Amino acid sequence: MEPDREVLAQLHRKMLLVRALEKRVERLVTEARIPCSGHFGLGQEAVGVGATGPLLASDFLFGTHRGFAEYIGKGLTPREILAEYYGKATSPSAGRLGQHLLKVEIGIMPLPSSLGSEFGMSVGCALSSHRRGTNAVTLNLFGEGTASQPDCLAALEMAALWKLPVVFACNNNQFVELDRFSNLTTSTDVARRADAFGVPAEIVDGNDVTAVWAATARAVDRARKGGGPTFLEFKTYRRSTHYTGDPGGYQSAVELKAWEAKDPIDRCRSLLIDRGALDAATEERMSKEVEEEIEAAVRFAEDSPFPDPATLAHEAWA
Ligand SMILES: Cc1ncc(C[n+]2csc(CCOP(=O)(O)OP(=O)(O)O)c2C)c(N)n1
Ligand SMILES: [Mg+2]
Repeated sequence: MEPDREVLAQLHRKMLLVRALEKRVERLVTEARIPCSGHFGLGQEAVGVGATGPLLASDFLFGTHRGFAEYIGKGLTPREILAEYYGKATSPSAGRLGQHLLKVEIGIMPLPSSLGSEFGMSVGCALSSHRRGTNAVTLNLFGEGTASQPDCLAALEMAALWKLPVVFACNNNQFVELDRFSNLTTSTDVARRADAFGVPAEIVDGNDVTAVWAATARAVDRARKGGGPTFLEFKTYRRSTHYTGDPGGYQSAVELKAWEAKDPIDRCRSLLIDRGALDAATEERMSKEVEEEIEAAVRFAEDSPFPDPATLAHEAWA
């Protein structure tokens, strides 16, 4: 299973959109036009975009706090993302959630603040699909730091025991806030944790969008056919700092350069050119369309109203 030329071209466009949108939102945060911080994923766009590529609209996603890749991949638009970041009434959460993206109608489940609590939610979601006899698959994407939460092991145990249609996908970007993952654990491959539960695991080059797409397509297919969970570990590197307020300095210049040379967008571009599916003029047009879409989304978000304070307690449970 490999993405064909058309699918690969769509993945490429989505990665261009993610990179440009993250850059734009970073500027808006720095200029204090957006009233919150941002966590970005420069260099790791292939993970979220590639892993959501094989999903159907009826499948579910539990995504991460970092960047927009899996959200754009699953069908959220720049307008919706920007309206959310601006806290406007026109956003999917009607201005309630800020950075916590969601759109349940297209299977994007809300991101909890407490990292790790999504493991129980994703297994519960897959259990619900299983019991209701739908063939929906749940993709749970999380960072390698989050994988150290004990709930990860409990989720693997229950998903394996009940053969649930869930794909656990670890975005191993090598950093957990301001520290290296290697300073926090003796395990090198997070994927090996799945072995304890008999869950098949695969380690994948996270900067190769084709490999990410293909591994996820196999895991989704297996889950849909009743084969139970799979654990995927995508190895990549976070070239951004942890968040907009982080001055950085702990990623070495040598390392940054080495990972820049493995940039997922550049690699996808080369592949498309080799396959005769992209030329310079087409990419220039794509980039222009992306910029226009983002600027229209910024105007939409800025022009949208804030939620009416009288609705503050709507959809709140105590
Ligand atoms: C339970 C919990 N502990 C700590 C945090 C603070 N926190 C926010 S992002 C983050 C880093 C998570 O690292 P990782 O899972 O590797 O994801 P990455 O940021 O690298 O994408 C932490 C510790 C949190 N949100 N929830
Ligand atoms: Mg990480």
